Amino acid sequence: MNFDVFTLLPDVMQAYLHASILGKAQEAGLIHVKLHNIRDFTTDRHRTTDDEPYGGGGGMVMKPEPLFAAVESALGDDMGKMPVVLLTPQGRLFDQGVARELAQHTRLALICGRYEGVDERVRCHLATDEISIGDYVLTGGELAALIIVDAVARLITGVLGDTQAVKKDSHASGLLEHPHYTRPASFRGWEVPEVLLSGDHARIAAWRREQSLQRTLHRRPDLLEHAELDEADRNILDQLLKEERNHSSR
Ligand code: JA8
Repeated sequence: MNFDVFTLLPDVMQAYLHASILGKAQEAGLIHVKLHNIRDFTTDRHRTTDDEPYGGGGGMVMKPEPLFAAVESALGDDMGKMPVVLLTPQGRLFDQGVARELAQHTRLALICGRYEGVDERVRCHLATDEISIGDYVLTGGELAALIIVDAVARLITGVLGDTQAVKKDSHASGLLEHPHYTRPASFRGWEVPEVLLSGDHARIAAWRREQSLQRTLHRRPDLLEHAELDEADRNILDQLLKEERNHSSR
């Protein structure tokens, strides 16, 4: 998977992309992230990337010329054959489903805006897709782009090493994860649940599934609508809901 990221702050993104799992994935050639400094594609003496909005009102808008020049020069013949994603609060909401969709491509361009936004011509004639990472406003698209690179990269075979990790992940099955424990078995008087020390793998799997369902029911009931649930899961959920009703009526 190849990422082309267009930004005014390539240095800010560099450290994260070379740390830990993403760094190893790049060394292994499983992913490649190329950072393009938008300012390198300005043609004026002051290397101007922004300007005042037509119609007034204050704030600054990113100029179209450097962005078009940067993206066209980097993508070349691949223009029109790959997604060019503009990060913006006005885009469709990013989730695990969008990450899976983007991971199907072999090359992905991400445009990071700054200031009040980018010239509308970038949106209409350069970007093929607009994505937001959540309903809050950042000072720039860089963090959003890092989140997308991170979430997409870990879906690429080999990046996590252990393929099981992806399948069992929170949101992969549509449920929140069960609690995790490691040594020591007793920490400040807080004990690891006995079942996890039992060595009974069937009991452990059943406990974890129930914990996942319980957590999802309490914290993110909205996720249950699209989760992959079998008959046993539905019975557990019915039971949990019954217990809930009993507790609240007492
Ligand atoms: C922002 Br400025 C700017 C650019 C991209 C994004 S994505 C998001 N949630 N906020 C702000």
